[in-house]
Amino acid sequence: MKRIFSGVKPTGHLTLGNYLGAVRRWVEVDQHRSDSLFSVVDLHALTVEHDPARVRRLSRQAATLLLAAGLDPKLCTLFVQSHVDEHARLSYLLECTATDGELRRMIQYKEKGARALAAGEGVRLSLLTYPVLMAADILAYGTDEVPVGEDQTQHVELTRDLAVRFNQRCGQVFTVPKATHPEVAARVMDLQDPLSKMGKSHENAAGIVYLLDDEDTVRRKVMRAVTDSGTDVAYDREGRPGVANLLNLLAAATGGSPEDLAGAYQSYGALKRDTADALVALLRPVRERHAELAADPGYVDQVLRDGAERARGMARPLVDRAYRAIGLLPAG
Ligand code: AQP
Repeated sequence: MKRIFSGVKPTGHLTLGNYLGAVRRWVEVDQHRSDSLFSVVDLHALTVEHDPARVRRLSRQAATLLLAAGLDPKLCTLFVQSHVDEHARLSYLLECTATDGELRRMIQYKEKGARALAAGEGVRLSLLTYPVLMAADILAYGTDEVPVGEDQTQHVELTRDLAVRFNQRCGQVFTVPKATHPEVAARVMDLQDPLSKMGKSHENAAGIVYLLDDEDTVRRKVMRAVTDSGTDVAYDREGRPGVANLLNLLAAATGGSPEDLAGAYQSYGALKRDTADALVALLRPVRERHAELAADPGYVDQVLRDGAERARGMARPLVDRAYRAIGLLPAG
């Protein structure tokens, strides 16, 4: 059976981008066809300025939302990354495998580093090294596939490079994983800035649909989405990114292809109204289930405890093997 690993970091409230790019497939496909692990990767939230109480709150909220979206602890393993020491243990070995140059080439390091400097903040060393921790998250479980949005492609490529390099130098330890993406909405764009991806840590909430937004808020955000000065509806990702984003969202929510849907509309207003309706219907059950689960934090805690125990049991033998392969003397 295939092994699948993926995660979400608690840097903000989960968005429609997280849902369509990753979580919905975890729920509808991945947990049914594989031995899958899904993690709230909280250590990754410490790579930029953070408020400790907020990270704790968002970690619990993310886990609750993943369950509300339909992850089933009987089918998959759901856990918090920092509850399983093997991730940090393996990360160091992979730091000894990666080079400074390849980490400095990471797009997210360049973009987030520039943002931190512009805000007058220091760039944390962990912002440079976290793709290695992400590689450890994936490799610790002998992962075959990593279902992610398109923005994570470069990090999964790095993970593959590190696995191959480690195996060549130290002997076969790691499975070389591959990234998989959804067919539609692999990159959901910001509704106010359709050239940027919808990211949960971005500042302007007007362009971001959060999974917990109420229905009026979702409608307002979609109706105010930036389009362009044209009037006819056509699917052109480069020339008309705002309209293409709406068509992708409508296609992801209702099925069908964005190109075909474009032909069904004569005005941006009608496209926005139908997209808003479809998103409201898509998100309603998740929001309602979240409210029920949030009222029972004991259940969520128990799921996370069980998940961490299972994850530890899977990761430890493989990480121990990597320690021996790289030349470290086994204890006792
Ligand atoms: N806009 C998006 N479209 C499609 N997929 C997306 N994902 C994120 N945004 C989009 C996918 O969701 C999974 C979890 O994402 P994450 O928590 O690693 O990153 P984020 O939501 O993008 O959060 P941040 O803090 O705003 O991150 P940065 O600034 O790093 O982008 C992943 O599979 C991701 O691909």
